[in-house]
Amino acid sequence: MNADVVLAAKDGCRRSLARTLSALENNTLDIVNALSIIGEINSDNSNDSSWRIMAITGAPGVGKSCFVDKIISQWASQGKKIALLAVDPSSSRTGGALLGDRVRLSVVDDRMLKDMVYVRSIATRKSSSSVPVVISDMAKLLLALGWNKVLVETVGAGQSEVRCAAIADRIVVVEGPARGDGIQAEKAGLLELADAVIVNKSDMVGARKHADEIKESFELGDGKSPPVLLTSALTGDGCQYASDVLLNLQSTGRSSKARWRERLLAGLEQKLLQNAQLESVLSSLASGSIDIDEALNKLNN
Ligand SMILES: Nc1nc2c(ncn2[C@@H]2O[C@H](COP(=O)(O)OP(=O)(O)O)[C@@H](O)[C@H]2O)c(=O)[nH]1
Ligand SMILES: [Mg+2]
Repeated sequence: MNADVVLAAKDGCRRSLARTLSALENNTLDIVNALSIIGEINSDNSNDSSWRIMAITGAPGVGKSCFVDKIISQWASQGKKIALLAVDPSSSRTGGALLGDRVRLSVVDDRMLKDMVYVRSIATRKSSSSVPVVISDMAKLLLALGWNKVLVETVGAGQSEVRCAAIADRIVVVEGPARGDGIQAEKAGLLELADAVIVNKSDMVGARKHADEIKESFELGDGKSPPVLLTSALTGDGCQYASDVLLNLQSTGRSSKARWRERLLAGLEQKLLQNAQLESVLSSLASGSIDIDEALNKLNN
């Protein structure tokens, strides 16, 4: 990767920014090198009171993209430069999520605000290294280039998506109206990481009930509930208030422990994937010449 491209990205060239992010994604550029070209120190201030990376996660169709569009408009019109990384776990078509999300992000088409907003989608299938690490590196790069906040939209469906969300300083879980199944174990796991919960589609029946259920389940846990807010990304109801709350959102102690746990696991996974012995160990495992304990021992050396 040519340093000129990174420097052009620093000067505001969107094309160069896209190329730099792709280089991180394809492992042809290392984040440490990228940051040294930019001349920024990669300081991890995720424990500061103000956040820099926020994950917006939740089931498909709950309205994450529509809600993100609303809050980005608010923040951009307050003078904040916002980058959105939209993680698409399934799309094999080129730019599948990109198109879908672009169409819905009215803020990108807003002539006043478009310079304040950058949107990039990440098709996780394409990535050669651990996805959470790629997202984390991209977010660090964007911050070093002067973007004030990075939002990461992920589908909060499985373990790997939870791990993507965990790279953020704050995690916001978006829910829809109640579907009558209460709070399932899987959902409880995701809610454990939440610094705030948005119950979207408040224009539909069951939203308030679901918000109450969620608050109750937090209170049953350790007596404390993070903000649980009702919004309608369709009518705009509650969105201004939610964007103010999220901009100043603090982390809950419970969520930060859960987040570090996921980050440790992502880090271990990355180490494993980068281990030079991995291919030969996998072959030995497949042929039955070693067992899993021996494999782990070999990989530890
Ligand atoms: N009634 C209603 N529909 C909404 C609301 N927010 C989003 N939608 C609709 O829900 C669908 C999914 O929205 P999208 O933002 O793509 O969801 P995502 O998959 O979570 O990103 C779209 O058809 C939206 O128009 C809302 O607040 N109320
Ligand atoms: Mg979406």
